[in-house]
Amino acid sequence: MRRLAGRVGILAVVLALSFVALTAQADSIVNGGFEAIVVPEGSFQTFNLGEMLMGWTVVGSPGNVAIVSGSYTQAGIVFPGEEGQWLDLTGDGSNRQTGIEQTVDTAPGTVYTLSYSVGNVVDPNGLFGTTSTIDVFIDGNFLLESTNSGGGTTQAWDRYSGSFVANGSSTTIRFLNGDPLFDNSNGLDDIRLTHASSLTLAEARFNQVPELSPSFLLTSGLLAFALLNAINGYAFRFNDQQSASLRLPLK
Ligand SMILES: [Ca+2]
Ligand SMILES: [Ca+2]
Repeated sequence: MRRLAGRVGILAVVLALSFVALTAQADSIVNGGFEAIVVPEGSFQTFNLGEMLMGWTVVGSPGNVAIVSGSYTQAGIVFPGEEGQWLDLTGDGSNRQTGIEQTVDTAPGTVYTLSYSVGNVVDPNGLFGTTSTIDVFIDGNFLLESTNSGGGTTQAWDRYSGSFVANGSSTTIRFLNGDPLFDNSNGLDDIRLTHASSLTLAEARFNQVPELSPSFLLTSGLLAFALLNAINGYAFRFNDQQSASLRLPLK
């Protein structure tokens, strides 16, 4: 019974350490839903190359992007956000490879999942095109391209995600418009950055514990050191596996 109690105690410590490690780098995106700058109801506000929009900087080709009210309509087309306001990467008739970027704090060697929603309307005979494509870059390296071809005369949203391993203590995330010049709408909303597969990682770390020698570790005073090494060792192998799954959108 005493041995059983000891094992339960060790498992509890491991779970606690895993929980701390997995929640320390929760969503660190600022203004991921484009609600921080409130634009007039039913209207929009443009931001030119180099300008800031609360957490984001306009980058890419010379042009602009626009924060759009969730009640905006034009030419019989309705443009709700995924939630509230949204960002139109085509701006106000800009339609270039312009976009936004943000630099966030990251832990080197850690796997992150970036997720976001792309909004599209289908307007084959009008201004707004039939598809919406967003290209995503991490520290200047292409991560994934996501195309939403859903919706109709009301903007429809679809969710996409990609994973990457952070190289340094900060990482720059960039979204660029990938629509053609004649397409005047490309929605972006609800950008989030979290650890990848946190539940699977926690379970994997839990399963590592029986391979340790609890009695030796307890008496030698090396318990915390050994547990952290075990956790970190597994994390590196996990990262190596995850790096092979880059560029995989959810849908
Ligand atoms: Ca929003
Ligand atoms: Ca479009």
